[in-house]
Amino acid sequence: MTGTDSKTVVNSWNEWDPLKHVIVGRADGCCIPPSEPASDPKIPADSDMLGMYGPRSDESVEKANAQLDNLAGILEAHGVRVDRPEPMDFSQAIATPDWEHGSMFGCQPPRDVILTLGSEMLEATMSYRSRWFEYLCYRPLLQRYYNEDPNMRHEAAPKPRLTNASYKEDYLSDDITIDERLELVASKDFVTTEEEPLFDAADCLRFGRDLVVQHGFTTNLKGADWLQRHFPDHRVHTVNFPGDPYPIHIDATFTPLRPGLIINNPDRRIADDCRGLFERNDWEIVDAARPAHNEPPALCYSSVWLSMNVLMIDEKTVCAEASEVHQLEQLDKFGFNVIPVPFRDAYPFGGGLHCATTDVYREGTCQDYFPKA
Ligand code: DAV
Repeated sequence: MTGTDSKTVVNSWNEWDPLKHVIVGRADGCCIPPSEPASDPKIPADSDMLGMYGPRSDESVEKANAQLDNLAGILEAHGVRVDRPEPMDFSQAIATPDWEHGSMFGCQPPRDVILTLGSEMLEATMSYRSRWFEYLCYRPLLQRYYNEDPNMRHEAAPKPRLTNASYKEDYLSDDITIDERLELVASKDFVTTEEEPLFDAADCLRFGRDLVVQHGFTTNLKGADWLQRHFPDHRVHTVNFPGDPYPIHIDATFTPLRPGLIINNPDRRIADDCRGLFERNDWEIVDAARPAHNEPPALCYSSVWLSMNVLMIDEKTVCAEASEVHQLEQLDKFGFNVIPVPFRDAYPFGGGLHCATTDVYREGTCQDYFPKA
């Protein structure tokens, strides 16, 4: 580990300022949790995930960890301090007074759980029962940052009850077609109800004063409203991507690369009524390159669009998955210094390079990138 003696500072306002300290997830003990109301709509009828649950194989965990460790090493070689979460026994059953669930999930994707904004690290509510306790894997780190940085704010959003009232009963019929799914999504009819605020941190993108939040399966309008009330000096913009039949997390759909430039999944273009903010402020929204693969790896929740789930080390340097030749080429043409990172073995454990990390410290201050609000 490099820079362990460097002073701990929690500060990060966007997705592209120079990265100095980050959390990289781990694959240890990751489970495929039993089905639950939130996860059912995400698993298509022809998915190899259907009906599967239990711990992932030792071999797949080892391969994922090798790629996660390699990512950590690459970041350290670029002067970034890297910390890792503490896995738990994810195979144990969990319960609250309201429900029981057969297992937890894992701690590969810290981006889903922790939202860093300025000197604050905020534990998201999460929206799956299997992920209700995942924040505990990050508590040792967050407590340490709290002890070491007198300005660090450790916050947790109100834990949701996640009773059946938080999910629409019979949201999908068994024989729903993809077109019917797209109609539901286009009309902003998602599996979660407005019973209580729900958000996953990976539905939020940080643009200094502005937060762009996807309303979908894992974040409801109350979740976005909670974020607005919690960050009163920021502007929260709720966005939709009608072409996405499984709107879960924004970071394989809409990826800011540097001030003024965003790549957008061409199958999930941002809704017309959400474009104005970017257009008024001369941000370019460009179609992302197509993925190099036709299928995700086996037993993977995410789509092939993890190709665009890139991690910016600074506004000139980007980590992208090593086999994603089209995405690598597009980034190169934009003029970035592109670092290819092999990562497909880690995908099934919860996502790509952006998912697998969460910021602790990026240099820089809170800027207004959208003065024409
Ligand atoms: O395209 O499957 C993956 C996002 C993971 N955080 C997708 C979204």
